[in-house]
Amino acid sequence: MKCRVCGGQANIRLPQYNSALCASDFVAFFEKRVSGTITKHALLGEQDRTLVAVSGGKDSLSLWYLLNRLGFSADGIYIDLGIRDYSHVSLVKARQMADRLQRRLYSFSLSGTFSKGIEELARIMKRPPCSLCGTIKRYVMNRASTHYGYSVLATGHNLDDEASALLGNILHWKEEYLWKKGVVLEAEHGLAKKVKPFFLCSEKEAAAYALLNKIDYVYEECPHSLGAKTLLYKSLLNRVEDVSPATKIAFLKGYLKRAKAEVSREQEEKEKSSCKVCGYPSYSEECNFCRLLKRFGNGAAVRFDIYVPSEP
Ligand code: Q46
Ligand code: ZN
Repeated sequence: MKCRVCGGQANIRLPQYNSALCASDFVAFFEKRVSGTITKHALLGEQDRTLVAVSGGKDSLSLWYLLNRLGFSADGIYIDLGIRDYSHVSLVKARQMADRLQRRLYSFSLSGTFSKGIEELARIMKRPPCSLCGTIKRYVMNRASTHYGYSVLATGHNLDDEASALLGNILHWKEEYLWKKGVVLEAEHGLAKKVKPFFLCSEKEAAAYALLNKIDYVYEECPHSLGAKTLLYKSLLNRVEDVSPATKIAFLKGYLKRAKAEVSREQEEKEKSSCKVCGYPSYSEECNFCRLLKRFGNGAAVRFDIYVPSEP
């Protein structure tokens, strides 16, 4: 197998592009692809200050690393969910990357704020951990972005994440979520713009990029992701992809084309009320996060630790 660019020995097969590349040409290809998504969808501009949502996994650490390589000076935010060793190791990996990039890492601790980790909180609230986790992460990341003056929040969602979520929304006809999966969500109601530069990059490509750049990430997944329907949809889509390469990317590109008109229409119709405590958008008088804080926060305020790497 020969590299399509240099003709040397290829190390990475890319059947979705009917191609194979050597390690260094793959890195260049991947970076060009992400940079192309950023330009095409106007995700980031020179004047933007970017905050990357960092979980300690391959996607978010690769994204943080790559954005800085492309010249976007991006900092990171990590949310410590209080899940035993998993959260601890993830924070260590995130800090290692902060050191390597010489960028700031903000972190928010659930246990430090609510005296409970996500599992105990979810049990008391009788909510699935992932649903509660989503509420908390969305809120905290927005809050950090606006509080510290970042105009864009970038997440490492990749092609496989997006295609499986889309398939799930279609299979269950979740119309309220169906058109909200775009590559960019513009800033509104004082919330930061949200972007997904890896939207058209597969999980395998992100893993290869991490490996080739010696990015040390946490290998285990969050224990709550195991058994999730998303994993089932991912494996179904992979089986289709094996037989018919490029199906996933065509699925998402087709979605993006159709989603544009729908998203703008939906934004117009969206309810616009604010939480009376924090002022964030909310469908009720008080947002879910402020209610959590009132019930479990024991008077605590939302507080971030800021890790500033020392000079190497
Ligand atoms: S939602 Fe659920 Fe993830 Fe939160 S509890 Fe873990 S698996 S981390 S993306
Ligand atoms: Zn609130």
